[in-house]
Amino acid sequence: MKTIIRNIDCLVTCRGKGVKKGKEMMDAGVILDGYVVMEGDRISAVGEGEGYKPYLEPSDTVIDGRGKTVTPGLIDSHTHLVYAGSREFELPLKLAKVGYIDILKAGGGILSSVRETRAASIEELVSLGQKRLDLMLEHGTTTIESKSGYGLDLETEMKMLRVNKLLGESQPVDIVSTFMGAHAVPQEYREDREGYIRLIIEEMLPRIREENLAEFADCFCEEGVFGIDETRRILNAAKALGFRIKLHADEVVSTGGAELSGELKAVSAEHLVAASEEGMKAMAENNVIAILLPTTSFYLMLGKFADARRMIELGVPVAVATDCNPGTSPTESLQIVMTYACFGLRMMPEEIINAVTMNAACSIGREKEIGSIEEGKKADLVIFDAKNLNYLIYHFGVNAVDTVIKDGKTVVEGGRKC
Ligand code: IZC
Ligand code: ZN
Repeated sequence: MKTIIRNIDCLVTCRGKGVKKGKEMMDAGVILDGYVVMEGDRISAVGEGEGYKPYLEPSDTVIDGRGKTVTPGLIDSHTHLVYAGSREFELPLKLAKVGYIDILKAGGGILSSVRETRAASIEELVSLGQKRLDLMLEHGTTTIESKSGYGLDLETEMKMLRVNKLLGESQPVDIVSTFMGAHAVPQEYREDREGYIRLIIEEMLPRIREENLAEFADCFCEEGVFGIDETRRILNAAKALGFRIKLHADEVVSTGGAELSGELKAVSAEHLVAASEEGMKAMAENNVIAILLPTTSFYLMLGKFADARRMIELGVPVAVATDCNPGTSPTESLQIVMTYACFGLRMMPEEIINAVTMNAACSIGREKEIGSIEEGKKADLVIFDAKNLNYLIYHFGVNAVDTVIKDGKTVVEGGRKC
């Protein structure tokens, strides 16, 4: 028994050999009047017009794609999925122009989410994460990266990563885990930064590796959080243990995080609103993927977005993600982020769809399995109620998802999880 989607007005395959950069980002592999044939959890054929007919058998499920845009399942390559509490009480502070890092220094921001997450049970965190994942799935996201970092002690960091594992096993969205004990210095180490860095290097990283709780390690390299030398030490230690490396770099001010991501040959550097020209060049030279988070710029009222155009010009591969978190981007919708990528980052619709599929897959090491609609890849795809790719980005603030297929099974119908 196969599932065939036929007569698709706009089939956006995002096919390609791997990470896309420069002009390749404009190639979204669009097929007008396309079809996709799926068998089991795999895509078995992709093409145009009536080419599906030889595959068609009476027992097959046939879906009509007229008036629809079909894309690979969206991949959210930067999230802080697991947390307790929320930070809406910060809104008046933000409007009074109290800076994000100043709120953190006063014990708020990340540290307020740390207090709530430490106090929550594993069951509570699973239930909160489940709710967010349902929303993500209903908005077309089929795979996410999820960072720890609201524990800042071994026990809670491990609790968060176990929540990722439990959720990954119990619902359709696939989860790739990143350890981010270096998200902030916890309050109890305020007078002993070195003690906390040693705790990360000597205890947290080895234990998380031993228990195989995360593939990636990340560090918030930012003025007032972790400095360049501290980030280098933490991430080199992670690398030596076999973690692949990511950096939160140059989100608010440039401290040379983008340059460091090149030096460390990180898989990705993320945020990059303040990245320098030299930093972007170092990324291009070392094939570091830029994961840009335009709704965070908006939400922090930075008055500025990452220089995506320059990055693309220099040949930096660009991905785009939600940064879903309780402080600076409380949204599960990659669709909204895609509109911000257009008007904030000035990316073209073709570049944007590659940034949330193929390039996002590369940034989490899953490009052999997902990220494009191609024969042999996993049958993860989304049918949008949009007549073409431009329309999907143009009509914003609402959910355009009609159907989501994950591992060959229909998991969302009429925009609702089934
Ligand atoms: O909870 O504020 N930037 N980390 C670095 C965040 C944003 C998440 C938060
Ligand atoms: Zn983040």
